[in-house]
Amino acid sequence: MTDIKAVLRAQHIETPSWAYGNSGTRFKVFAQKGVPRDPYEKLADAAQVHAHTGIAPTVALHIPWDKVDDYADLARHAREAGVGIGAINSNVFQDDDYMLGSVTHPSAQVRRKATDHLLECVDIMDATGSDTLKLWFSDGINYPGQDDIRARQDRLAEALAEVYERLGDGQRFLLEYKLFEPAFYATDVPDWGTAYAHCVKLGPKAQVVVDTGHHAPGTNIEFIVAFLLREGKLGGFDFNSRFYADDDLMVGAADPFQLFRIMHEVVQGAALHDLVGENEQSTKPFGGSAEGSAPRGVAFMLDQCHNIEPKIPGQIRSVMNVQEATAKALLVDREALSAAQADGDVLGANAVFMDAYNTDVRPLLAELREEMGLAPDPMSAYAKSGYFEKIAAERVGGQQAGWGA
Ligand code: PSV
Ligand code: MN
Ligand code: MN
Repeated sequence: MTDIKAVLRAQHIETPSWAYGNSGTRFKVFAQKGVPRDPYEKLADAAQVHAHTGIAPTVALHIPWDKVDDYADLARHAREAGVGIGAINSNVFQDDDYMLGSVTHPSAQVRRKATDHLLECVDIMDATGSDTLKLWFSDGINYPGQDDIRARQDRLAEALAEVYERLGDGQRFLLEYKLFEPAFYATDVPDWGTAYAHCVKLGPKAQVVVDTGHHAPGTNIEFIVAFLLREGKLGGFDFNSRFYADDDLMVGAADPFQLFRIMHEVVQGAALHDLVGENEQSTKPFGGSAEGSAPRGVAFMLDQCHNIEPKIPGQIRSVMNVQEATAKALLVDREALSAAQADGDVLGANAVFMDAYNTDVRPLLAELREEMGLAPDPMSAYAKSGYFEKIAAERVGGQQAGWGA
């Protein structure tokens, strides 16, 4: 019998530095009060999310949005604030040179520049102790005939191989796919199959990351999760929710049932039980900046923008939404489910599944937080903490997240 609380206590959800900055759409970026002016302040805000939820101990960086002179110093600051540096996200999409692509660009010179940036991100991993590089390419073409689809795959494979070779012991990269946008006809890494094929060819340090906003409407994301986990190729999630395209809304806001179904596959794949040593192959929680940690486990990351809602509570709510979906997934009576499945009892199996989803897990989570020495309701605890009033008074001229400008 699974110790549900032990698993929940060990859960680790990573928040993105860019969620703390001002963001918006291409129509307007709304400036909010108290928004961080530099990466140091973003980490301080992320530490608040961890302080109130107890399960958000690492922060993903995006380079160059979080460019600093001394990354080791930034990691030290994070540690002092109570968090660690998580995945390093590369950015080869915000430079004029990348109009026709980055690592798949027809020009060898532009490809060199893009690959050099990815290698620089591995240097930053070395300096911060991060064990994960996240690669997302906006590369693709807008018109049939614009470039050779197959040649672009060759160029992509070449760049990925060079970055793979540069990875040190205990480091890995996660390849992110996205159906479309900004390319509208043929994106170079449009789906999990493409990402998976490149990663399989490269080896164990290359895995796929599933951004829940990057699929065609109606895609069965939990199937992808189950498949990748079975193959040992699910490296992590970029959680967010979407109503239409890549909306980057708070995870669990649009479709909490989908989030539950995804977390059910995570539980089935023992990807959470790893955290408490139930799976002998892997007993340590996924990394952050812990020294000497090997790349393993699924990274549960948020990739969201809070365009109209306040940032820190937006992140707290999102962490809680993942936690609630996880608790429900852990409540599925797996024995009863297996028995009903083996009997071909369609309605019985579905009832077991839905029973867990329909359980109100909020009292259980409130109890868990109290046991962890936290307030039972992180949202009201943050509101009462006075932190927002403090940053609103202190910070003038908050930074833009870099995204959605
Ligand atoms: C692209 O849409 C993406 O999901 C990638 O993860 C980027 O790095 C991120 O958004 C920026 O928010
Ligand atoms: Mn993403
Ligand atoms: Mn996205």
